[in-house]
Formats: sequence, C-alpha cells, structure tokens
Amino acid sequence: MKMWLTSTNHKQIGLMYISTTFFFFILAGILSLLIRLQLAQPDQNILTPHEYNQIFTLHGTAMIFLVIAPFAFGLGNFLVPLQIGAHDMAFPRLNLLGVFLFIFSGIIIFLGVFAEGGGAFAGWTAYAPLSTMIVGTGAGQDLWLLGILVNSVATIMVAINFVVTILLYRAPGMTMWRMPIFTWEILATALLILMAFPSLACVVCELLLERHYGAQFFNPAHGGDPILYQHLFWFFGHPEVYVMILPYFGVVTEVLAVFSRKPVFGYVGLVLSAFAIAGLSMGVWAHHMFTTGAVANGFFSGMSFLIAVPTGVKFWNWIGTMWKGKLEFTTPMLFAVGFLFNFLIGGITGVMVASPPIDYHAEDSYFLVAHFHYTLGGGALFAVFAAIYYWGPKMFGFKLNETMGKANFWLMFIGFNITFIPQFFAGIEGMPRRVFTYAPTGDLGWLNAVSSIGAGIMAISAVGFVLNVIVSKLAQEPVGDDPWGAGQTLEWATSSPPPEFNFHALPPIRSERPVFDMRHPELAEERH
Ligand code: HEM
Ligand SMILES: [Cu+2]
Repeated sequence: MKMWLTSTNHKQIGLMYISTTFFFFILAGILSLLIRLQLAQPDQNILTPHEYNQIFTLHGTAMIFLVIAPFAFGLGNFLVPLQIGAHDMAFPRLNLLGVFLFIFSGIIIFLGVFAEGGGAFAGWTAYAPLSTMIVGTGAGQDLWLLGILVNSVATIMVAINFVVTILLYRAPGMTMWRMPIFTWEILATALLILMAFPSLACVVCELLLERHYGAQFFNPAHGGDPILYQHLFWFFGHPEVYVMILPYFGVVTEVLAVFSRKPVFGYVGLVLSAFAIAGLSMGVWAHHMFTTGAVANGFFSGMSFLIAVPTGVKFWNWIGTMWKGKLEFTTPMLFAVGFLFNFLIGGITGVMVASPPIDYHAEDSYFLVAHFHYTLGGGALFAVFAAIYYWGPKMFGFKLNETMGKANFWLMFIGFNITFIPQFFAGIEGMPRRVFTYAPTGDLGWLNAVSSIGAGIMAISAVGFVLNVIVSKLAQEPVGDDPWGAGQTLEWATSSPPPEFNFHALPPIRSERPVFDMRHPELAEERH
C-alpha cells in the first residue's frame, strides 16, 4: 500500500492512472447502460428528466476526463521512458502529485451526485447560461467545475513532464528520428494539451466567478455573451478530442507493425501527420458553433475538411504497414484492425458534419452522438483494449488469455456497431440528443431497441474482459522479455515487468527498431 502512495517511479504511476481509469470506465459504462435502458423504448419513465440529465453529463464527463485521455497518460507514463531508454520521467515528484490530483478530480466530480439537488446536469460541455443557473441547483455543478479545474491542472502537469522527458532524457543514440511512433504521438499530444487546456481552466474559473461572485462574462443583460463561453470551451474542446486520439494512433501503429512482422510504413509521414493534425485541430473549434450563426462557417468548415488530409496519410501508412505482411490476428491486432474500421466511419461522418448545411440538420441529434462514439468509443476505446492486450504482459508479467480475448473483441465489435449504427438513422429522422425520452414516431422505436441490445452485448464483452484479467492473473503464466516474439522498440529489451531502473543494459540504437536490429543484425538498417 505504501508503494502506491509514495513511489515516484513512472511505471508505478502509470499503473495508478490505468487502474483508476479502469474503475471510472466501469462507472461510466454502467451510466451508459442506464441511458440505453431509458431510451430502449419511447415514452419510458425509468429515469426522471433531471436524473437523465445528470447521468449523460457524468457519463460523458467521465469517459473524456477520467477514462480515455488519462488512460493514455498512464500508458505514456509506463512506456515513454522505456521506449527512449530513460530510467524515469523528468519530474518524478510532479508526476506523483499529478496522478493524485487526477484521482482527486474524479472523486470530486462524482461526489457531486450526493449534493442536494443532485449532480451536474448541463452536459460535459456545461454551456452558459444553463451552467450559470443557481436557482434549483445545488453544489453538484460547482463540484463538477472544481473537479474539471483540478483535472485540467493535473493534465497540464503530465504534459510538461512528457515534453521535457522526451526532449531531454533520451538515451545515447536515441535521436528524435529514431523514436517510436507512440512516443512521437505522446509528444504531439502533450504540446496540444499545453496549447488548449489553459482555455478550459480559464473558462471554468469564469463560470465559478459568475456563479458565486457576481461576474457577468456570459450574461447579455450585463454586457456578457454566452457565445463567448462556447468559443472558450471549444478552443479547448476540439483539441481535446485529438488529445484523446493521437496517443491511440501511436498504439495502433505499433501493434499493426509488430503483428504484420514489418517495420512501420511511412515513418516520417506518420510523424509529420501527427503534428499537422495537432496544429490544424487548434483552428477548427467553431465547427461546433455553426448553428449559432455567430461564426465564419466557411472558414471553419474548410479548416475542418483539411484535417482529413493528414488523417488520410495515417490510414495510407497503416494499410502500407500491413500490406504483404505476415499478418497474425492476435487479440491486440484484432482490436487495432477494429479501430481502423470504426475510426474510418467516425472520420467520414466527421467530414459530413463539417459541412454547415449537413450540420444544420445533424447538430444536437443522434447522428452526432453516433459520430463521436465511432471516433472515441469505436476508435480510442478499441485502442485502449489493443494496448492492454499488447503491453499487458510487459506491465503485469503475464499474458491475457487469447481465446477469451478474441471473444472479448468480437462481442465488443459486433455490440458496438449494433449500438451506434441505428443512432445515425435515429439522428437523420430528427431524434435530439440530451432528451430523456422521445415520441414513437417513424422508426425511432425499433432503432433505439436495437441500439440498446447492442449496448447490452458490449456490457457482456466488458464482463468477459474482467473475467479474462482474473483468470489470467490466477494462471500467472510467466512471460519473457518479448512475449510476442516480434518486438521492435526498447521496452521489449528488458524483463516483464521491467526492473525499478528499467534496463540492465541498452542495446545499440541505430534505427527506430533497435530490438529488431539486435535480434536480426543481418537485416538491421541505420536511420539517422
Ligand atoms: C461503451 C458504450 C457506450 C454507450 C452505450 C454510450 C451511450 C451514450 C449515449 C446513448 C449518449 C447520449 C445521451 C444523450 O444525449 O441523451 C452518450 C453520450 C456521450 N457519450 Fe457515450 N456511450 C458509450 C461509450 C462512450 C465512450 C467510450 C465515450 C468516450 C469518450 C463516450 C462519450 C460520450 C459523451 C462525451 C457523450 C455526451 C454527453 C453529453 O451530452 O454531455 N461514450 N453516450
Ligand atoms: Cu470539433
């Protein structure tokens, strides 16, 4: 117990992030099942409108701030020092403070539900004036705001740590152009956090000042403007969706290369496209505000279309990596390929809603809910599972059961698509999001029933995953340094789990795959 409270070791802190996100994933998953239960049929009253508003607010908030983004910080904490040949992160104590602030932020956010009047209810976007409303709301919204503020400070801390570690703590020979793609994506993510998160911290403080100290930032009656809130929120909010996907682009790239038994295809293109995406993502925020009529739709639509170009480069390189490879469909590989399928649908529907005429119809409908679940659920979440199955042996010292793993994947993949494909059509038929029920018009009844069945299948898959962890932990089959026998990057040159100081000795580093070069010197290629 003492080690969990005091160790500043990056691997320990990585596991603290990962186990905490897993706990919040279970909570946020249960909340999503409650939503699907309420929406399974029209005109149901299993939940009251206020309960429903609190539940989707907490579900979305948790999945974004307490699951998908921090899981990547945990994985990065565990892996980045290993991948660059360092013994730890640059600021170990700041790292420990950061993970505790993160855990604390989650507790504060969830404590809100016990406040008089219930928890936050204004969605994960907390738009003013809904979120500045005091009358009839208790401390739930304030605790949510405080939790988000603490979470944003913790996130800025971990980003600083990643940038300094990656730029200054690489082992001799580990030049920037020899770093693994995952580490590059973490660097792009950390820089994006430093550019975007201050806007979140600032707008949360403004909301708290407006709720309790008479500030009038967003109140038009006193010269304020609710549109200002949306600008400040989405200046953070859109880059945040890339903070939640860039690390997983890295996960998928590494898994595809290892289980295609090939080097990454288009290494430089993958690196440059990560920074192109990060840069462009700072210039598209107002595509969330097309329907306000208060922004330059043409400009922000054009910028949003542009992001498809570097994303296309990534898809091209992922396909190139698999092309003519010796494909091995292990569980991590299945989740990585599932990611490609789902994220493609998420990406294409993203381009659709980046067009203002289509967005006028799709905004705040279930078409949009389906779109961002394909990118964040079908994309990022699938990559989370790929990462656990792929790097699990390195982190825990045992492999998860492959047969149960494949069942986990197929149930998750089928369940996911059954859940969210009907939502596109419910949205096209005009079903609004964030409303606790709907009238039995058109196809909405059966579309939602099918969607809820899909969510049930996903839940069974998630239970299967938990069982797999328990069964595999009990079996505790020991694994060597390179359990998949195809390691390329440095983490596969040390034991599983690694020793406290990471490496007894480092292999020579002359390319982006030093472990492969060490094992196959006859095939080794130098990369400058
Ligand atoms: C695991 C299965 C999941 C199911 C069944 C599910 C279901 C839903 C549904 C039905 C809504 C819409 C509620 C409404 O607008 O009335 C919703 C909202 C949302 N979900 Fe999920 N979700 C899942 C996973 C995820 C994941 C992995 C993320 C990742 C970030 C996520 C993020 C969100 C967000 C941000 C919202 C918007 C909340 C708001 O309107 O403020 N969900 N989810
Ligand atoms: Cu956006």
